[in-house]
Amino acid sequence: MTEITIALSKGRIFEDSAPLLKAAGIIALDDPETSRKLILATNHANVRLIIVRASDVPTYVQYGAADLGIAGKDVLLEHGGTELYQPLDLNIARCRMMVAVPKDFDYESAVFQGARLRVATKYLRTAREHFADKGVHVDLIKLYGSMELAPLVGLADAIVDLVSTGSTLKANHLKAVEVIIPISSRLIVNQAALKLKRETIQPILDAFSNAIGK
Ligand code: PRT
Ligand code: MG
Repeated sequence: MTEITIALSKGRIFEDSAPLLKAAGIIALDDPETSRKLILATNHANVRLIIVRASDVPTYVQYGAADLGIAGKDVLLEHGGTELYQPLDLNIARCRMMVAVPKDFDYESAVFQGARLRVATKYLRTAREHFADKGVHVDLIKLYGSMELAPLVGLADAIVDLVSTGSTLKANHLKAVEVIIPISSRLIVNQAALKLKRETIQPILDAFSNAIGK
């Protein structure tokens, strides 16, 4: 029997993926939120899920340690992901990549006047491209999380981060001033696995696309 490994992260991606996996007949036998297991068996003896950090999903799939994966567009943009086949936008874990600043900061004027901005973000590649396209000079400061704190303590003038409800920005006296790109999660597939295991992988892809109505 062909073994299939699917990489995904716990939290919102696992929660939103579970109904799609179920549509493909795949049900995890453990809950990653309560179990400490990193390899989860499923109701199919030949299908397993591996639980990795969201930003590590493309790496596992790229090297073939997982055949399939589910990752946010934000993560894929940072990874580069040219060797990854991305057949489906699953339309889950949706949010927007945005520029945000303290609520009393006049971003438009700063940009208009050609000010050099210090921008804190986890998404260096996406941010660099965005500001280069706009012709705005920025000093990018790499952070690994809690970007919303940076402008509050004088580390940065602005941040580039994901926003869904906007309540994190609001709670930290920040406002979104620009959408960089809408984000959702994609199915990614290892190219060699798709060729070698097509008979097993294709029905999973078909079930996912039926489930999302594409
Ligand atoms: O948490 P960890 O450091 O392990 O990694 P991660 O943050 O990349 O993973 P996780 O599981 O938090 O997010 C996985 C994926 O979910 C991301 O790669 C996005 O594609 C997607 N997603 C969708 C989001 C959000 N919505 C989101 N709101 N990821 C993060 N957020 C954060 C955001 O960074 C901000 O701090 O939630 C906060 C804002 O939320 P609101 O609702 O207050 O606007
Ligand atoms: Mg997170």
